[in-house]
Amino acid sequence: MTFRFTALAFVLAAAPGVIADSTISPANPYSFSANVGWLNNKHDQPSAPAGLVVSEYTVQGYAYGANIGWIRFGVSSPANGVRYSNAAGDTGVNHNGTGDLSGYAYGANVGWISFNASPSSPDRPRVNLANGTFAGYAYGANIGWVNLAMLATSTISAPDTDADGIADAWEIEHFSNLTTANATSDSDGDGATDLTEYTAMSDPSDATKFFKITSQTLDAGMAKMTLVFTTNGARLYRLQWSPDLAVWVNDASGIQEPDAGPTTTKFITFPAGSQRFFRVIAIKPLQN
Ligand SMILES: [Ca+2]
Ligand SMILES: [Ca+2]
Ligand SMILES: [Ca+2]
Repeated sequence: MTFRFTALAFVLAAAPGVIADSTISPANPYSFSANVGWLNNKHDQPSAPAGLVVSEYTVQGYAYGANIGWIRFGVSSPANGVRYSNAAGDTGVNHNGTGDLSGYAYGANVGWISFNASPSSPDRPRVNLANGTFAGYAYGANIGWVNLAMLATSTISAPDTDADGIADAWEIEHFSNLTTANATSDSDGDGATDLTEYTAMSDPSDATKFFKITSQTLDAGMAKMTLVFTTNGARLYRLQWSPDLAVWVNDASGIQEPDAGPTTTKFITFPAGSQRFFRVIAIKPLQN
C-alpha cells in the first residue's frame, strides 16, 4: 500500500459587494465615556453615512452621544485612497488590517478623540478579527477615556467599486490605480493572481512572496499532518483534508488565527486511508 500526502494552498475569492450601511453589530453598538455617557456607534442619520463602517483600512461614519452630538470617524475617502494621513483636511480613524486602530475622530462639541496608542499597549484600541469585538480605549481631552469593550462589528467591509473582487484600497496601495490589478492579472508573475495575493494579503509585487505551504510533517501514526504556511495578520485560516481532491473536509479546529510572524504552524487530524490531500484556505475576516 502506498501513502500519498499532498499539501496545497488555496484561497477563496470573496464576492464583490457594496457596503451601504453600518457594520456595527445591532446587539453591541455602544462605547462608553465616564464623562459623557454612552455613545451609539450604529446611530442612523437621515442621510449617509450613518453609523460606523469598519473596513480593512479605515473606520468611517459617525458615533452619536445624547449629551455631545455627532462624532465623526471619517467621512470622505482618505486623500491617498488608502488611509487617512491625519493632516489637516484628511482626518479619520485607520485600521491597519490586523485589528489595530489609530488616528483621530472629531466631535464639534468635544474636539479631537485620539485612537493612537503604543502598539504594545494592552489598552490600545483594536478590533478582534475572529469575532468582531472591540477592546481598549480612545482618549479625548474633553471626554476622557472612551471604553470600546462593549462594541462589536458584524462584518469588515472591503469597498470594491470596480467589482473585481479586490478591495479598492489594496489596489491603490499596491498599484496606485483600480485598473492594473484584476481577477486574472498576475503583476509579479509568480503564478498567484493579484486577486489571490489580495485574498491572502501577500505581496503582489514580489514574485518570491505568495500564499503557500512551506513544509508538511506527517505524524508516525499516519493520522495527523502538521503544516507550516505563509500567513498575514490580516487574514484567518482553515485547514482541510481530502481523500480525492473532490470532497474536502474541514479541520475540527475551525477557522484559526495566524501565529505572529510570516508563517503559521497548525496540524490537522484525519482518518487513516491510502491517500490524503491537504490544503489551507486564507479567509477574509468577518467577510465569509
Ligand atoms: Ca477592486
Ligand atoms: Ca502574483
Ligand atoms: Ca507575489
